[in-house]
Amino acid sequence: MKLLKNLMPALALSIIAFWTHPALATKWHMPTPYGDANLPTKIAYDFAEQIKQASGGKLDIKVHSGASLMKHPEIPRAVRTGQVQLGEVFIGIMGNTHPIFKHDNIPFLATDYVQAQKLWQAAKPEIEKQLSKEGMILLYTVPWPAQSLYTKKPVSALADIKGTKMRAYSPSTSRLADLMNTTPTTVQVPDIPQAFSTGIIDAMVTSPSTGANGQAWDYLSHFTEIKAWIPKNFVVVNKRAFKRLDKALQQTILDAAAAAEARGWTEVLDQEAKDTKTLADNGIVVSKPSKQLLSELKAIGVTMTEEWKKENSQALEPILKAYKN
Ligand code: PCA
Repeated sequence: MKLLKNLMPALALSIIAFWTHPALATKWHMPTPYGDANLPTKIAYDFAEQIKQASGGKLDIKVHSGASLMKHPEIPRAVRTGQVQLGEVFIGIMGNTHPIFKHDNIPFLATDYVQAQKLWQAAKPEIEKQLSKEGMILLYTVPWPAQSLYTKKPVSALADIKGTKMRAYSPSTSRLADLMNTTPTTVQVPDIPQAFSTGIIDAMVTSPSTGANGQAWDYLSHFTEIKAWIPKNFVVVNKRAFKRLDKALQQTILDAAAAAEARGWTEVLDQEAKDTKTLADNGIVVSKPSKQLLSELKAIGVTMTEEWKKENSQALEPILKAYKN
């Protein structure tokens, strides 16, 4: 009975997944982790719509936003096993799968969008290789605005937040919290407001978008623009599902993916400005980091880059070299 219950969602999905009558349209399901207000989710909807239009309705992708179909950490496995055909994932949460996925959450390795693009181009071949081993194909990425520090009081040095509870959203951010002398606690985006108000976390590092969407002014007061890294989501498709489509339809998907990726990198800057203004308009004190805070954090970034490189120097050193060239 229990087994049957566990299998039910997968069974239900595979029954509705393939053919819908009468146009012989293929129906695909695309879980995404974040809510509709986020840039990556808006792009996901447009990506699906563009494919539907361009294919004359032959491929109909249903976007299930906000982790409504499955929890975020379950999405990579669901795509890998073909439970869903494609899905969106925050790259950093796969950090324990292979260290290449950690390129995305290393503090002060790439802090503006030009550097982040360059790092991405350097990391991409290895990312594609690792995804391929897991039966997945990379379609596109969307960057988040730069990641900065949210707290309940002003912070001018790490000593000011020593011993507090810091939200983590990936293996790398757990390590960062350790090195900041704070205690890491993994909390998914929808749970952030409650985690703050019940004292599970006291601080977090994330984008102005995630703070603005979660109405951070209800439970904290300071946003210090450390702009420590620019992480990304990627959208991946199950290789077998993709190969089953005819060549024209495959090309339609790849074209829509290229357009989605270009749009993300173009729009993220405006999004960052808009969401930072929303934080300030709602009373959060937005400030530049002190010299001391910045240099303490940059030192942690150096440590984390070194630790990261050692995890697999054969694969990672050439990437770092290509990035720094
Ligand atoms: N928001 C997501 C990922 C990065 C970001 O800016 C989060 O906080 O989980």
